[in-house]
Amino acid sequence: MRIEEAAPFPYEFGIKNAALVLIDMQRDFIEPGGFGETLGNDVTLLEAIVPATRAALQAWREVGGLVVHTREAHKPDLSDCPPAKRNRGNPALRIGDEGPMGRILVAGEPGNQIIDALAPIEGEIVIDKPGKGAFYATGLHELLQARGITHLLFGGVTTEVCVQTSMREANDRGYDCLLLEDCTESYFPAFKIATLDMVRAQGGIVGWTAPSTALLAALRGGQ
Ligand code: C5J
Repeated sequence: MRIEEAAPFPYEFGIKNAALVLIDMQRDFIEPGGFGETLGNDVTLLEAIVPATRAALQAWREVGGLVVHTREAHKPDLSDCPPAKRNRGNPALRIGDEGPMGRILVAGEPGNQIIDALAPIEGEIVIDKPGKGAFYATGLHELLQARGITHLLFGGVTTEVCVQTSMREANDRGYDCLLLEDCTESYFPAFKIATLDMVRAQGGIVGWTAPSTALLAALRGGQ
């Protein structure tokens, strides 16, 4: 398949060698009343990408593509949360504290679940990641290698933190990465714009970007 509209130049992939990776579409970041909102963020920005992301996910499922979902999640005893991560800054709530949807960024808590609209289905990979990047301390690379995956198409939140970190990790491991422009968002719109620019600068130094409509066209046309 070929996404003609991708920047900085067309992106080619085979569906059997590609995975759609949705980063941290979890309730605490996206839903009103969650952790993200308690930090003073406008979560409506993030909610706005759900319809396009759902359409991309459904189209990807229809062609039988591999799907990977991640959650930023720590063990209940926080043994995988370095003090430097927990103690940074002066937030009202820290990782592991009781928040409006359960303990913040702790696996199994209500706020740590992927939002209903994008909930994983049987056969999809779900990765709990203690870091910002999806490859750190998760075994994701080995899972993808075992399936012959060479191309990763990314969506999720937030663009400049967990999405960009994961893309850079993937790029360094040899994957050809594309970021779906309208399936990713930041609480800071300028950071999203800057990240898209960074990814595709210098001949695609981190990878490609494209609107999800271009992916849908490629999938439906079987190009
Ligand atoms: C993610 C964060 N998922 N911003 N986390 O980007 O802390």
